[in-house]
Amino acid sequence: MSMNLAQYLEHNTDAHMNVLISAIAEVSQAISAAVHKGALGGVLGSAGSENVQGETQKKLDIIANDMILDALSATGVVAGMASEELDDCSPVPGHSDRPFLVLFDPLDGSSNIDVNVSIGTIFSVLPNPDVGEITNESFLQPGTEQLAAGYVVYGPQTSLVLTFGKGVVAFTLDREAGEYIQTSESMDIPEDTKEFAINMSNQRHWYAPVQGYIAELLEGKTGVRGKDFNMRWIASMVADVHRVLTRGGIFMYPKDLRDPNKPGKLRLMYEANPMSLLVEQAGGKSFDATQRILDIQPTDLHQRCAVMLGSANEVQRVSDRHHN
Ligand code: AHM
Ligand code: MG
Repeated sequence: MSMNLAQYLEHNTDAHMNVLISAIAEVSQAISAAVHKGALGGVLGSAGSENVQGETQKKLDIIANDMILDALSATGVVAGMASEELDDCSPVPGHSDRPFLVLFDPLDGSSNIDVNVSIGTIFSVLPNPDVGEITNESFLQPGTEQLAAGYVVYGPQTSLVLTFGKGVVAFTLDREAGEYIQTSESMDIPEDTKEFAINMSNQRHWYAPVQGYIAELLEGKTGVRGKDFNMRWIASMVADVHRVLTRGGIFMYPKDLRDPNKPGKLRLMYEANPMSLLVEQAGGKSFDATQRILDIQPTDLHQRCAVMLGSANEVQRVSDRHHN
């Protein structure tokens, strides 16, 4: 018989982590319910405000952000939180000694909310360095320090995918029972793939290594790679990475020529790092064009980085092009 999440956590985590992940799972069920109500819940559309990146926030972004902040503050194990939707971190007042710091993107892929396409919540759990007050600096730890990472994808099914640094497991929400049931004991990314994900509309802006790599994929069977590649781009990192974790593939959001000072679009701390830990734990690779993403020493809560992750042999190939 399949385990539910509570049984899995009981066997695989300590008491503090159990409390934290249970709270994330519970709040994700409430977000899932709001997402699935869509227009009927009056939660679609823009809230008319902008986040720290200057992007328009959707009502659901803000609702999900507030729900997660409230849920995590109440766990008793979180000292501070940071989110894509908050300029600065949010310490839990009077509790700077609690064990965890949590970073999250409450609703990634927000351009897809109104058009009924998969979106998701991404989270990264870091140890509290426990040096007094929680500030933005407390969060600036490389991805290798993550104690846990995961995401929830709100799609045709709501799935929770988790790692504690010992492989990747997946759960599917049973709506009737109101609980997550384990549906994968080990997500493994095949080394080879015939599927790539990149926003092709940016092609003219890419640097030479990415131009060269994608060109060889597009040559197909008669080209240097000797096989046809297929392309997928959902424009929700959660959904694109979920596909990669499920059946392989390479996902790329490279730095490009539009702004030489902007090292990519995706955010390191709550998008690239948690996804990179999951991908590596599933046997894949993750690079930012110069180094392993998990080794990047962060300098800013909202810093961006280039992302190339997924099937090991493809990520290696595109990474080699950056080094040769
Ligand atoms: P968001 O956090 O504001 O939703 O932006 C991140 C998203 C990713 O989910 C996705 O991979 C990418 O932006 C899509 O970008 P594009 O609009 O270029 O397709
Ligand atoms: Mg987002």
